[in-house]
Amino acid sequence: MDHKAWLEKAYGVTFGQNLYGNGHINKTYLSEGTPRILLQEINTAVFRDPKGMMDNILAVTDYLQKRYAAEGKDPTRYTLTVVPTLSGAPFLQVEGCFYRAYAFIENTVSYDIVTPETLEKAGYSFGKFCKDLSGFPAETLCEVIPNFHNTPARFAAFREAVEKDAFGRAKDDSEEIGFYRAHEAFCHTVTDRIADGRIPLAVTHNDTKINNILFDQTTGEALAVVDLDTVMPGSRLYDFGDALRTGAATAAEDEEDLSVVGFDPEKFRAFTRGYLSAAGDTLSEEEIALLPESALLLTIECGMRFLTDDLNGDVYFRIHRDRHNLIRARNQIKQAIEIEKMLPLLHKIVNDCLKNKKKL
Ligand code: ADP
Ligand code: GN1
Ligand code: MG
Repeated sequence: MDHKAWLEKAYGVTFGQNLYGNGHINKTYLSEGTPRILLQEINTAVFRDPKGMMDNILAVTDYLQKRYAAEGKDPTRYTLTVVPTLSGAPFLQVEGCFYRAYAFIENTVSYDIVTPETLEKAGYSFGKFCKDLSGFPAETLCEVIPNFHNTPARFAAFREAVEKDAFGRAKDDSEEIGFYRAHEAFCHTVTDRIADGRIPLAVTHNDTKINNILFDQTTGEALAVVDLDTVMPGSRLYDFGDALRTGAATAAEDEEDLSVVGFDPEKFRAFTRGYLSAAGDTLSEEEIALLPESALLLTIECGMRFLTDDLNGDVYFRIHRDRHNLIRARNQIKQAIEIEKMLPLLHKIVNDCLKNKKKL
């Protein structure tokens, strides 16, 4: 942490040196003593308008806190609370670096790999998050990262990286490059439908990795959806698909042993059941029909982003091993191939979940 002394004075706490959590973009530190706060250094190469991002987060968390308080819940356990500096600022800029802090929600846990039982709660939680924000005025939010889930734009960036081949890596990546080239048309699945009005925009989370849900360590209840940096208008299919990308995975996103990398349809069923019970009535028929494809789309999109970053010399996602982004891309390709093979089964599972929901 470069500005430790500065930050400790500004927030009136002491911070450890170790990074907290497994994020690829921002850096997170936990304070010592009580109450604890979580300090995050924002990666401003990724979040180019950190003030706009904080305005979004302050508005959304204020909206959710009022809602949860009205429901008789402790609002500080069900969503994030921004902790201002001692002088009342919601964030801090020190020598071009940008920091903000949240109240640490105690006695909670997040998971990278989950059981179907936990996944059903996660599905409910992400579905409810989107539903809880359905009355929020979307037009007041800034587009934090333009074209974040615009998969054809991601494909264009990938193609450019292949053409430039700035690090001479394309020769090692040729099989992976071929896989994504073969899926160019599929990249249009959601964007084309948004463009012609068949799929609506909603206030969505846009980074629904399963470790972005905090569960109560004692009761197992899914409490808060965290990591709200990318909350902005998007398609609900992005949230659904990205949650399954990690939630129904049979191995970590960077597992190198591809024989254990796959997609668990029973986990897909559990998440879908939970998601539809919270948000099913907000989804259109067109959206429901594309739920299985969204898991494939987001797995393709994320893997393509990893491969692009490998070709560009690892400038976006933090890496911990040599060619880590290529390892991640290979993993995501294996998972995408597995999902593609089981699409008919996944459609049957969505139909089963809908039928069972109607019976309730
Ligand atoms: P990143 O963008 O790097 O993924 P997150 O905001 O998701 O950062 O935080 C990293 C991890 O810290 C999360 O996965 C979660 O386990 C934990 N976490 C985040 N916010 C809180 C909080 N307010 N209270 C307790 N734990 C939190
Ligand atoms: C990044 O920061 P983190 O780890 O929650 C990325 C997501 C990717 C994810 C892949 C702002 O999320 O879009 O799906 O890595 N976030 C951003 O693990 O690009
Ligand atoms: Mg996170």
